[in-house]
Amino acid sequence: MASRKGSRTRAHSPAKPSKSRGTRETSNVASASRTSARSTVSGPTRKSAGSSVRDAATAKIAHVEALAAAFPHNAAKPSEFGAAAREPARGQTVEPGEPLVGASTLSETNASPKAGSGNPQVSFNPASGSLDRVRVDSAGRSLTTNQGVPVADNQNSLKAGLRGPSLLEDFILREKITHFDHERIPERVVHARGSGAHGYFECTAPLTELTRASLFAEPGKRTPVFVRFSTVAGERGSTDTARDVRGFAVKFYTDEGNWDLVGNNIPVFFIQDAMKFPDVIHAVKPEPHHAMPQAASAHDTFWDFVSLMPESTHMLLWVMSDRAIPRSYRMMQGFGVHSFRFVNEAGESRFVKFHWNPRAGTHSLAWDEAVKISGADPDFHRRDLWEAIEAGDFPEWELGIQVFTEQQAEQFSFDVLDSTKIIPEELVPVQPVGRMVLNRNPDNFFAETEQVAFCTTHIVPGIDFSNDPLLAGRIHSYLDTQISRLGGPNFHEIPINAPVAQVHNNQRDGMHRQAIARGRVAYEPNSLGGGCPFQAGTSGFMSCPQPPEPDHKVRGKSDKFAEHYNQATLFWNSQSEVEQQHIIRAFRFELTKVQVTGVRQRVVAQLRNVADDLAQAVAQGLGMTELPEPLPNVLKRAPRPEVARSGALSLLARPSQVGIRSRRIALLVADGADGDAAAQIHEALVAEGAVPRFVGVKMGNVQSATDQPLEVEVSLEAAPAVLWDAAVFLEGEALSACGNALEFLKDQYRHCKPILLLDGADVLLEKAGIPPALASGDPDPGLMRFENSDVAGAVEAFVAALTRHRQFDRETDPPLV
Ligand code: HDE
Repeated sequence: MASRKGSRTRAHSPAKPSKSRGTRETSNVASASRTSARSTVSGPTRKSAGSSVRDAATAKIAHVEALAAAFPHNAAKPSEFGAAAREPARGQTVEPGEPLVGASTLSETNASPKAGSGNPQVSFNPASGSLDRVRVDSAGRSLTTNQGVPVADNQNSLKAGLRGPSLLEDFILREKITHFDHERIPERVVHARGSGAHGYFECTAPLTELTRASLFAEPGKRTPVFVRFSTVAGERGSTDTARDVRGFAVKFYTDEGNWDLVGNNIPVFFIQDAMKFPDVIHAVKPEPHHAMPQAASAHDTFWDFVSLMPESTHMLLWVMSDRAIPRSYRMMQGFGVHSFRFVNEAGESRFVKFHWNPRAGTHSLAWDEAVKISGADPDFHRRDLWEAIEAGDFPEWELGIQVFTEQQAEQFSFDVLDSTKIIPEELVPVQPVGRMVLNRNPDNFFAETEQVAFCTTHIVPGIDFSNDPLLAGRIHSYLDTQISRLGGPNFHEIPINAPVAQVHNNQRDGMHRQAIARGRVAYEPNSLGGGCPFQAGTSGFMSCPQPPEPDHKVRGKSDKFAEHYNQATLFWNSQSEVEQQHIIRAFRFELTKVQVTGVRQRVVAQLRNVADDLAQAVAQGLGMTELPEPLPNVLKRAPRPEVARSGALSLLARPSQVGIRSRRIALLVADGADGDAAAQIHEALVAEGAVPRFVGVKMGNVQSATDQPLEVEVSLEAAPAVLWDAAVFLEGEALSACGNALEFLKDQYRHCKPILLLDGADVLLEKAGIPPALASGDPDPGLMRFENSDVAGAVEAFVAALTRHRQFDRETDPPLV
């Protein structure tokens, strides 16, 4: 009978290379008759002891017999039932006397450059390892077909005569074109457009009290990660700067398997139950009759749906805020959204919510800017991430957790299983537990970023799901979608998806199988494989027990899910005045694009339940003379919210901790610019870690007033204002004759960016119609004028303004210029 921890005849040593076997000898165990050893069926029932035959076949049979004999019955069976099932036994296992016992074939010792050394790496899966094993470099190599045949001519297809027809026999052309024809795989149904990077997560606070997850075991422990950021609605080739939620998916390659935290940059979602996911996605995607608009929620079907789904109100406030047009992936928060569970060694569990906070601060674009970037550089976020990592400016986030108990959760006015709700930080503070650094770009976009497969089901011991009904649907969806997207159930073997932890199980076959499993055992329990791979027992993943709900098999939600507006109001009240204005304008823009007036009315009616000033302002923007009645509320009396205002919900709550590092600054030059001042400013900004570049009307040298060579790095037409965080104008006269330069200045001004004007550049302000002061009459701190002789003072003021990101006091509606 097995002990609780399983029965083990001998300790089973972990992966180690097998010893070279050379000529095999039998050990002193019973062996079958020689002729049976030569057959693949049947044999004598009584084994003859001490056979004189000593060869590999009889030895193998004898060892297999010994293994089978070590398992007189399935010792682990009793632990499947009743109370014993709560602590599953470790699988029964016996170390085979010889590596040969697990071999598929006795001929495996015949080595070849293809088949291998003849010495199997016993209890080892070489697919789990670094990507080095699959990185390919062709330096010094000639071109071959996929079969490794050298290609003599990669310019011409095979023809019957120089002017003759091409021949079907041209296997080289056919292989090349056929592969090309199949280069595309289905794009993700949502989150198709994305960008990824490698990096690491470093635990800074040990969490062993809370979770047995190995990545949180000790401070300083590093776990490799691959992260993919994405938009949701747009197709793979759509623009980066659409108004949308951003995906923030992190794959942790932990030493106990992969954990995917597949989150967003917004902590709530539109719907409460997975049943509605296809509906919300169908509503936001291009309308099915004419396939428009691309990557935009500003159309009838989206607003029709969400205004019939009051639970979406909170999320709508977030997506109409500047959160939905981030300046950079590096400057946005990430959230796990659902409540998950931490489970410790003792099996105790608590709820947990995950937060990523960027060191570069939370910053966004202006809407008008985002629209223009879509034309100027649809790869804006992808380029930004790539360039920052290439420059060694590694993006970094702090991981924070909110941990709370079941009892605490019961006291909240909202349900922690409802993904349309946050847990305000005032109720449960966010404690930092680690940091994530992205320090390596992928080698190949397709192989890594496109083929990476995130699944909410990828979870490790110490972390568990909650009963959030949205999460439950995701548990099904991600695995399912990868099967069709990546062509079968073996997508886990694609190098970017393979864990660094060893993979050993009895799953076999399927499309594109890579692993070549040694031996004949593909089932468990077994005795013929020494019981391997055996079940891990309590050291493996254990689902956290949860008490059943009183009613079984019911379609519905708990009463607390019926409250739809409190947190939308909390979000609205927690925004700065500028952020509120942006939300109003976003609603105005989106609803202006809606054609059906009834839908517009309904959204305004919905907003009346959030805040009347919001509804009023949106209605005004739409030319509605009368406010509609508020949408009826499901609840007669809503519970009193615990928190009325939460500072943490404003983007302004998280300024940059890295100064102006990696910020892109345009230094506008033309003939007559002061070369000394230009060089000094350039140097000072580089010293701050920023990325200044000389921008001119066209490429080539400009004639500086001080005779220094000044070379334009990029022209105004190739890099308009929206692609820069700030601008320095080093010349005025020549630039003011160029419409592109004036437009550049206007956009910098309109998007509230810092503008530094040096000697002679003042003239541009007048030409562009830019007011020298704020509407209040106060000086505009983001509009700086300095003498060429005071470069140090100019840089100091400019850096301070850029660290603040934008000069929002300047903003008016409509814009002045
Ligand atoms: Fe996803 N989601 N989702 N989602 N999701 C996918 O999986 C789905 C939801 C999120 O960079 C798909 O591999 C359902 C919430 C991200 O590869 C698909 C439901 C959150 C990514 C899918 C949700 C997300 C996806 C499409 C409701 C924030 C991109 C391709 C029940 C917490 C991952 C794929 C990447 C991708 C289904 C709701 C985040 C179809 C059914 C809530 C970041 O499986």
